[in-house]
Amino acid sequence: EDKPGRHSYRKYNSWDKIVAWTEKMVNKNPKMVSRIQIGSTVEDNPLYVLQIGKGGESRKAIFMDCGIHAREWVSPAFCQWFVYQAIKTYGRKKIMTKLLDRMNFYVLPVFNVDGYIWSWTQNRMWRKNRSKNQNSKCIGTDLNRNFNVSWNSFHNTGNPCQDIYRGPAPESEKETKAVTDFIRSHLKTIKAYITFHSYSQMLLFPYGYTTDKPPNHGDLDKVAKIGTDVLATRYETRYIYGPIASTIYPTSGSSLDWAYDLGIKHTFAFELRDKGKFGFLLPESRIKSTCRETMLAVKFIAKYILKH
Ligand code: ING
Ligand code: ZN
Repeated sequence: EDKPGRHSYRKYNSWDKIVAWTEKMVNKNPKMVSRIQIGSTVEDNPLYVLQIGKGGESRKAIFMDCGIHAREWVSPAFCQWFVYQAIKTYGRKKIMTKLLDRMNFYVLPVFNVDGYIWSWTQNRMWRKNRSKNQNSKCIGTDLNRNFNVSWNSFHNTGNPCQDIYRGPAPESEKETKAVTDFIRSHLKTIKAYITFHSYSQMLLFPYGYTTDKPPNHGDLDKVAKIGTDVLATRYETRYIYGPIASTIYPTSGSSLDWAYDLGIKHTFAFELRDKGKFGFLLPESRIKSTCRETMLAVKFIAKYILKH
């Protein structure tokens, strides 16, 4: 598993390796995993969602995405880890067995595929996708400002040369459109949306576009508190939690707020390790511990969704 050149859960994997890995997951576990192509990117790479679960399509589901930002490499590493651990512990561990018997997980391991490839090959610190902008030499839209929720309300995201460029219109990007179409078409079953970023060690929930509290703030706050407490039990990693706007910064057009306002009442964003020492360049030696502790929080959220 750790041989050079091969896919490894303890390493950052290139897009090609991740594609081969998705095939392997399906082929080795055909009764539990299926691969759905939800669309393709600007550069015509496929967008794959892995569906994991033993039940039918009608069961409760959780949608998770990783790698909406190209340089946040530990995020796709977590999605891969999650899928592997889910499959491996099914039938062996009580909680995971119950979860997969009763619900589905939809896991998008890399949301911003073109950006991820660019970050691997050209510019490690790239964030946006790779779409061309009219009347500008600058490339890319920040997919996490491109959702149709209070889009452009802060007027600080209109410059294509910025890292947080919102794009020319809500859902202008193929990647955003693929994800929103998929979520809208599974809205009856999707009860939670979880998105994974790095870095800062935070667990965030709505809203980013306003400091108003959503109706179930108490609920979200409670789940985030327990989630971060559970996360800390393994290595004492401390996460802070709270609404996006007051905990990290105000944002418009984010996937989290969009999913919430669409009607998915439990939406969370993880900002994984670390707090800035390595930042986006988190060493591979930290992948396993980051994933292990995060798994505890995600399993807690999933258990909560199953119960409520
Ligand atoms: N941070 C996120 C960003 O898009 C975030 C913070 C998460 C905002 C979820 C809104 C919703 O700016 C990073 N590091 O990308
Ligand atoms: Zn991010």
